[in-house]
Amino acid sequence: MKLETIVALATPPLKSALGIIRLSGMETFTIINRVFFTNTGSLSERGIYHGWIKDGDETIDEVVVLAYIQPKSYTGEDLVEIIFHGSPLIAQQILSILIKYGARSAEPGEFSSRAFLNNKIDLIQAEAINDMINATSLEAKKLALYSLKGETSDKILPVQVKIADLVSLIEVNIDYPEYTDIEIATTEKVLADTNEITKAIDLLIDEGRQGKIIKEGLKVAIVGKPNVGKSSLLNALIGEEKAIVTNVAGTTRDIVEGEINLDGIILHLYDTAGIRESQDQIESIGIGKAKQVLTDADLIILVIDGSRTLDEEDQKILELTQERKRLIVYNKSDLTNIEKHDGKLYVSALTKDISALKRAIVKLFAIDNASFSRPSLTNARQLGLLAQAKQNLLTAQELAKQKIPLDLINVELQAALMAINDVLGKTGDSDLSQEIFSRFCLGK
Ligand SMILES: Nc1nc2c(ncn2[C@@H]2O[C@H](COP(=O)(O)OP(=O)(O)OP(=O)(O)O)[C@@H](O)[C@H]2O)c(=O)[nH]1
Ligand SMILES: [Mg+2]
Repeated sequence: MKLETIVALATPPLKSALGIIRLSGMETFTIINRVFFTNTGSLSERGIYHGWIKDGDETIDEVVVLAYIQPKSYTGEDLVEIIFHGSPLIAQQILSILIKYGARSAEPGEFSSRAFLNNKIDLIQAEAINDMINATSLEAKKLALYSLKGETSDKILPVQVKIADLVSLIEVNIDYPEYTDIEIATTEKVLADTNEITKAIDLLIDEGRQGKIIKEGLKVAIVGKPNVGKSSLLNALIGEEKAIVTNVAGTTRDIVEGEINLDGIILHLYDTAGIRESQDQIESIGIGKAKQVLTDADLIILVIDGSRTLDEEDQKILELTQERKRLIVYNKSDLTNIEKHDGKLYVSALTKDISALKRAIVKLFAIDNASFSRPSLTNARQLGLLAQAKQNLLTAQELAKQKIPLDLINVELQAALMAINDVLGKTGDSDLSQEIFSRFCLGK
């Protein structure tokens, strides 16, 4: 495949000490040698070169160029990185000259996409590059690094091999019934193998869900009726007086957001308007927003004023959230009239006595310590494909139990194999990879 030579700025278009422009493709050296001049001759070998970027007689900047010869480069193609003085103006000038001499502006993620096409990385690794750049906690970055190093891909390979072995055994049995020296494919064999494989997939899915939480954090909605201390709880959790707190019921109208890192898990917190029947137009809009946040949340912290008896308003919100993952928190435990019962969660947002809540969140999501140092498949695409493969294997199992002919069972096994291959990007589905790389930043 002959691909055009692409160019992009790999650093932000801002004033900085240095900036980097990348150029990759077949014409890389032809183009760079027309604009880059060094005392040591033209650029033809892998190495670091000092010199000047010129457009005809006009010198643009003094630069350092790193030259990589294919296949030993990030993209697997001939590639250079031009390190220039970090001015957006210079960046523009150098980009225009390179384009003038035959390069094309790269699309977001196009360098990584070429690395994928040239088998330098698989899709899991490509996604990990994006995850590394977008990681907002050290823990998330560490997980992405495992995937980048290929350790996550290594975990899925045994599953792929086992399904592929079963598929080929069945195919050989069907196509060459006269062969006597190969194992005979039976529905019992299908049952035993698919059982083992689905267990392995279950483990991958479970570890992946935990990794996903470490990577993306949790959306946590703080809800309850007015005046129970939701905003006070947000403030206590983030350690800052961000939300307005008053003793007037209906203080919070808009959503107030905060973020904390709880034992390595990022919690995206949303303080909401107290939910009640209201005639006030502004408050009603706030309540509508609260209900929306509630729908999207991974966890609901339902706050109740522990110093008062439950009323109808509390009951309604209890009902509204009963199907959801939630923690019911009894606030204002500092007040003396509070009657405490075993097994309930008491906090005081006012005195910042909220450790029981923090412990409960960590326990609820059962993030074990191993999750922080274990490669896992963490994005929705990967987890969705694993679920798909599992579904196909379960169907194959059902068919095997009914002693359905092996060629029909094999259709399901092949579909499972396809889903697993898709995780790694080994099926050559170009729409899929295009979709993934379009989420990258420019120059990556
Ligand atoms: N004693 C005590 N008072 C609290 C506690 N938490 C909140 N309060 C008080 O309860 C009142 C309401 O607190 P907010 O945090 O504004 O309550 P809210 O649930 O956000 O209220 P709305 O925004 O109106 O829905 C304020 O006077 C707070 O000081 C607590 O733990 N103990
Ligand atoms: Mg409030």
